[in-house]
Formats: sequence, C-alpha cells, structure tokens
Amino acid sequence: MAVFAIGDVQGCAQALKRLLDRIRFDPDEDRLWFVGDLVNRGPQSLEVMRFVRGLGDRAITVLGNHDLHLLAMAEGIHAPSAELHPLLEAEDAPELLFWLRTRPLLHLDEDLGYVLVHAGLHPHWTLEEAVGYAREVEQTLAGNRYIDLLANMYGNEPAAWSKGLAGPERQRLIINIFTRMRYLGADGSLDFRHNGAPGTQPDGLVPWFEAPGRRNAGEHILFGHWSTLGVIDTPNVYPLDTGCVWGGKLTTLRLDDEGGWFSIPCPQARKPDRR
Ligand SMILES: [Mn+2]
Repeated sequence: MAVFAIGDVQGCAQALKRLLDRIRFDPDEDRLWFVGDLVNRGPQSLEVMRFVRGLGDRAITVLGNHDLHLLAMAEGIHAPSAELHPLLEAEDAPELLFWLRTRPLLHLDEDLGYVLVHAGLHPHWTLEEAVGYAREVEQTLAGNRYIDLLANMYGNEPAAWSKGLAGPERQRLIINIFTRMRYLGADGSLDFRHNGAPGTQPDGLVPWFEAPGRRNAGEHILFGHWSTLGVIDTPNVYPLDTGCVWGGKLTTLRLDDEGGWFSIPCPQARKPDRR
C-alpha cells in the first residue's frame, strides 16, 4: 500500500487523473491525502469532488479556504462563481456538500508521522493545541449551526491568536490560520496583504514556518495554499501547492517510503489576473 499526499487540485480533474496514472495509483490498495482546495477556479470541481468522495476511506482531504467558500456559496452567503454552477446544480450536490462539510481541518497520522493541513500551523500552537482547535470548528461545521459559522468566517480580524478568544472571532481566526495563513508579523499576527514568495515581503513579516521559536517545529507538516512559495529549506515542512490551476504543476509526495516527490505540468486553467 502506497500513501500519496497531493497538492491543491482546484477543479483540475484532468491533471489529477494524469498524475494518478503516472504514479500508478491503485484505488484498491493505495491511499491519497489531499491538502484541500479540491474545488473552485479550475473547470471540473464536480468531477474532482465525485472522485475523491468516491474513494471513501481511501482518501483523506482537509478543508481549504476554497472548499469553505464553496459551502458558503451553496448556502447563499456568497454568489456562486461561474465555474461552480455545474457542481451546485448537480443532483448529487447535497451529498457532496455534506461530505465536504464533514471533512477535517487537520489530519494527524501518528504511524506515518505526518500532519496534514491546508495552510499551516500557527507557530504559537503545539500540535496538541492545534488538534483541539481544529476539532472545535469541525464540530460546529458538522452541527446544526454551521450556516452561522460560514456567514461569520469572512474577515481578517482578529489577526493575533490568544487562548481567551471566544465566539465567532475565535472560530474565524482558527479557520484563517488553518486555511489562509502565509506571513506573520513579529507578534504572530496574520498578514493577508502579501502572498508572494519569501524574499518579496516587507521587513517584519516571516512565513509562518520560519517564525522564531515555532512550537510545532518538530512535527512533519504537509500543506498547500501557497502556490508562489517555491523551494524552501525549512526542515519538516512539505509544501505541496505548485500552482496547477495557474499553469504550474500538480505535485505529490509519497509518504510511506522514500518514493519522494513527483510533479506533472498542468495546462493553465485560470489567468493570474483573476487571482
Ligand atoms: Mn487555499
């Protein structure tokens, strides 16, 4: 049995199929871990959702910001983007959306020794704390108040984590940390103005994984979300978003042995000026 982690698919079903062919993925034996953002921007979100859900417990996906945005669009909180109409109008949309809404924000496999999240882990959080914060939001999402959570999740404030946060602000920041975080200020507050490669940001901002004294630095963390990141040399962090939907690559890392990294080039499904 092989276990492959896969970067942000964003509705690029053809690229995903080609990648799985190239790595000789066996749906009866192998396992796939997705970093989230299965949907939106690309042309075939419906096909990607059906495929991943159809794998049952042979696939694990964590929620990304675009997955949560889809759930909000489905509830009328936001107008649907054009490329998501086929998904939202599909007859199996209710089952697909329920399945997505009950996916985790964080997946931990202690045997393989990896943590899977969409954007990252806050440097002030231990892994144990992060698991607890993820479960808080997951329970709300799976419960009957989930529409309130989706309606309240938009916004960049509060930017700084504290254990005393409560209510919608607490859940918004937990979601932002797991699904949107890139750069942090010296006090650990999230910055959403910059999304370029490290080196292009203003003084005083650091990528979350380079924050001094990061309390989860000993964990092996798989993440996506940052398509401009490029090659990094921080130990134990594994960036998987290589910008497939923008005409970059779709990337996988085999987790169960030394199979290593593999990428395929993707046709450009989306122009960056609409990012
Ligand atoms: Mn994302």
